[in-house]
Parts: sequence; C-alpha cells; structure tokens
Amino acid sequence: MNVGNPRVKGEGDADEDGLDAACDPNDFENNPDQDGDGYLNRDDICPLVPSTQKDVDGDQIGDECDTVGHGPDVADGKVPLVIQAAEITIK
Ligand SMILES: [Ca+2]
Ligand SMILES: [Ca+2]
Ligand SMILES: [Ca+2]
Ligand SMILES: [Ca+2]
Repeated sequence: MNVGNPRVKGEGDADEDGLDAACDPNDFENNPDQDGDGYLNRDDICPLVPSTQKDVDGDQIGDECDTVGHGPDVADGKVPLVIQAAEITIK
C-alpha cells in the first residue's frame, strides 16, 4: 500500500524518483531507475527487480516480480481504472 497518492507529485515520495516510500529502499536518494535495467521507475512494471518488462498474464506486474498470489501465469494484480474528467468552456 502506497504512503502517498501516486497522482500527486512528491506525495509519499520524498526524493521524487517515482517510487513511493512504501517500496523505495532509499527514499532520500533520487534513483530514477532503481534496479538499473534501463526502464525508469515510472514505466517499469517491476521497478525493484531488473526485468524484461514481459507480463504474460497482463496484470501490470512484470513476470520477474509477479510472485504474490498465483504467480506470473494467473492475473491477480489489480489493473487501476482511471477516468480523467475536467470542465471545459467552449466559446
Ligand atoms: Ca522515492
Ligand atoms: Ca530512491
Ligand atoms: Ca528499472
Ligand atoms: Ca503479471
């Protein structure tokens, strides 16, 4: 569970490297690519384990770190549903 709101810049992420304090092993040091695999934290579906970005079951958790529940073959991650709405004025 995240400490802060992932949509609010810097909330729960003191070093602003895209990793919430709950899973950042060093939330005082900005490491945009924590695991050094070439995929930046914000786009890395497995930010703490160097990975291939493959996601066989499509649950947004990379195969290499999809070890909770049923593992990489069964989708048990929760895909976030985001709806963006804004009021606009047409003149
Ligand atoms: Ca952080
Ligand atoms: Ca960090
Ligand atoms: Ca990475
Ligand atoms: Ca997966």
